[in-house]
Amino acid sequence: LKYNIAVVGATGAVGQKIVKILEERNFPINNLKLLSSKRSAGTKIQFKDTELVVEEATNDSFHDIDIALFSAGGSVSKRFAPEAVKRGAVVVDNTSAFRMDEEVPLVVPEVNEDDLKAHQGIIANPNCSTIQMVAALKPIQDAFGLSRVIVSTYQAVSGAGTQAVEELKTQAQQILANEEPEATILPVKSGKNHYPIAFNALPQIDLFQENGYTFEEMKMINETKKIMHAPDLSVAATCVRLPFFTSHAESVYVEVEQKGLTTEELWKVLEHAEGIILQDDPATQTYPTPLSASGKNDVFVGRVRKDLDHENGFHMWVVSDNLLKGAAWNTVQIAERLIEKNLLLK
Ligand code: 11C
Repeated sequence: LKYNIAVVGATGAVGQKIVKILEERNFPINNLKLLSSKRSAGTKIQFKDTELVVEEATNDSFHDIDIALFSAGGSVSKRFAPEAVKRGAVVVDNTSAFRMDEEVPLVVPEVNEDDLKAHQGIIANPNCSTIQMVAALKPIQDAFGLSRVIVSTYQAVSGAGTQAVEELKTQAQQILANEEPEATILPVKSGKNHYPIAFNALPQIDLFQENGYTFEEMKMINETKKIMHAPDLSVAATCVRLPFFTSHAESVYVEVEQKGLTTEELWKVLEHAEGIILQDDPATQTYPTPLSASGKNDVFVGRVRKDLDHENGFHMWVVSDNLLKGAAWNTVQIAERLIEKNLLLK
């Protein structure tokens, strides 16, 4: 069986990766429709040995589509996802538009693929920094129980879009030429103040909420509880942007329920977990970094160690490509599982 697939936002950073992964995975495609805003329509994108022309998305674009993969911003998803579902497509949405809706499953296949069964047309792909963290937390939760998570992130500029990547390049050149760096995008394009990211660290990702946390931090907190079916899990997050292009890194502190757990036991569980690659050997300075994780689909874990004061506390370092497992790969993986589990609408 082969399927009609639409990629909405095909010219964007994540959309392009989705098209590449569909090709690499030899996804069973009958017809691939690449959609975008009017502005990007007409762009040509290579898929296997054919050059496809990107079309402007309209309601009717979804007429014969089985699966629509959305990655064009929340407002586009809000406008077109319900129209796609009305026409019989299952939507996998990469934006935050529907993530916290009760009837919308929020899925990381290694963690909660069974939630797909309850979908009503739309499935949400979580935020990138949440995806890699829950992939590492789930095997720990299953094996030892989990009561608390405190995460600090070290996030790549590509999470803020291609303009932010360009701004980092320009600012780095300006600073090296002893010029004043121009900041117009980060930390938040629509915000009042902008600060240089080159040679800097910005403790703000997305807008501040009334409780003093940023929206990125609240996404990590709320999405983690939903994906892990753990409303009572204590989760705190501090999200920081750093000047590298790809892959987010996270320092994650966990408290497990099982008493007397050793680092070796934790290693063993992580070593055998789906989608996780353990890279952890202080003797050989082995640990993942944003550069080593970039371009790969897995979630890499290193620096696993027991807290020195809290008997049930452990620290670890979790790194993954924010555009792949954090976005495009998780999206295609969901589409693959929908087919495997026979969960399409037509
Ligand atoms: C960042 N995590 O790095 C964000 C980007 O909700 O899918 C992902 C936004 C999202 O800025």
